[in-house]
Amino acid sequence: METPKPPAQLVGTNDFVVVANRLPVDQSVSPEGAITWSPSPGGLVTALSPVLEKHRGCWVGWPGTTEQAPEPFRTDSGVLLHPVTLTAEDFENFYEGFSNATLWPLYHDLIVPPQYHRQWWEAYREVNEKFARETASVAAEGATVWVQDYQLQLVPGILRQIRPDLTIGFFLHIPFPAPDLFRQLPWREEIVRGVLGSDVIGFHLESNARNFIHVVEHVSGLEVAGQVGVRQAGAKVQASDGRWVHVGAFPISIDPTPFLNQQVDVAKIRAELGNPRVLILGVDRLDYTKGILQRLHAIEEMHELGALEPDTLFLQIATPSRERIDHYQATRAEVEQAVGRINGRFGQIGRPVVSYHHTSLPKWRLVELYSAADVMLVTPFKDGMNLVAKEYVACHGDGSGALVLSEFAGAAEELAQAYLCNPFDVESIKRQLQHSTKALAQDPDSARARMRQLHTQVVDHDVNVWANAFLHALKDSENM
Ligand code: GDG
Repeated sequence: METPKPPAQLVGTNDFVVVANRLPVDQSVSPEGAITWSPSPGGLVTALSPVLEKHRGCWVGWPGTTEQAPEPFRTDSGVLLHPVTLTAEDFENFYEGFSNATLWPLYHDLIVPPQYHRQWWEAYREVNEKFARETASVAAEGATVWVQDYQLQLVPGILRQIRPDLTIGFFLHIPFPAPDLFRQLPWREEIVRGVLGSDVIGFHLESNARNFIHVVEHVSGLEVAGQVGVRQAGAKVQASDGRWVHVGAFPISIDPTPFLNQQVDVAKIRAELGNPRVLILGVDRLDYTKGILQRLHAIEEMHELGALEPDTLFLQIATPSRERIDHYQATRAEVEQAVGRINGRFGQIGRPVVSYHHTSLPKWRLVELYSAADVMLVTPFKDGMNLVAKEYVACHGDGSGALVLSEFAGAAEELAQAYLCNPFDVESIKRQLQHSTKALAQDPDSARARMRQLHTQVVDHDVNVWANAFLHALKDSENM
């Protein structure tokens, strides 16, 4: 069947288009008030740069301000950055509201109750339409479009209607919940239909993909076939217009290059931190999904029991995130209260046991801290993947260090050699902290062997493996 041609005014010139909530740009304001925009590096940009550059592709996204958006501009490597303008109201209702106070908690297994508001849903629909229209205006005839994440689940469906000539991929960076949880969503049918506008849908884990397939089969009553597999779109779903949509698991990863073989002066970094005998590190966006409070409880109880070396330092970097949303404010308050209490109880003057920083650090500084830490503590209640765990492992090619990792992080599937814990069970966090520190002190060979296996896994399955596997599946779908 011939694909109908799109109206001429809707056709752009870009053969490869990435659509994501955020455009990879940073704004800087000079002392005179002049605004300049520069590309900001990040995991997704790094992963997609080779394809974007090869095709002189385009990235459609929101520049991160509701004030003056930049004009579309090309980066030095030829990628066109195309801003989508959001008003302050869009930001409140679409981003803070439906995306982060409805979908985010629902998809992370109701760690806090999701809020369902019709007005937020309307804004979500309208902003998704805006993204779809902007994408349609930049995509060349027959182009490949890759839509990213939970904020844009309606974009594939809208785009398919206005541009049936496009090949459309969709990747969800957060978990897809169990069908009984997803069924709560008053707009579940619309979301499923939106995502099914794609040719290929990717999730991090097979379990996420199976949850989605179950919803499609039993809630939407559509036909499904094939088997879910990793790094291939082996399952398929027949959308209501008769198209087969392919579904698979594509675990995301990092670009390990900036973390490998860095000549970090670990002794100097540790000296700056007061030369703790054991250094435990946490690095997270300050989000209730990340289990920061639970890990503080574990540390506190271990101090109570005298189960930690007296000069153990727990260093927590908590990057500011979604600061206007109630549950984020409450989480911050709880975390900061716990830090104060623990230091009050167990710290000495000039020598805290918890060093907590509500700040964002440059990447090189994270590399220093990852390299210097004996134990990395990653305890989310639920996480699509968790790249921090992979970054830490990438810094420890020499086999040093240990990773304590929640079994509810997507990363736990690939990083099974980590000290896996259940963050809902403080005893489990304590036990694995103890195992890891004990192994480092008493059985360094086995600790090193575990870390080396983790390191090999991350380096062999980097973000290029992820992007290439997805894009191959998308290419294959064109020939089916
Ligand atoms: C979502 C999903 C999934 C953190 N603090 C600083 C900083 N970071 C960087 C880390 C890492 C990234 O942010 C965080 O990635 P995570 O994967 O750990 O978590 P989310 O932000 O929740 O990401 C998650 C991911 O999407 C990808 O699909 O893995 O499950 O929730 O790269 O290094 N970077 C800098 N300064 C900081 O202070 N420069």
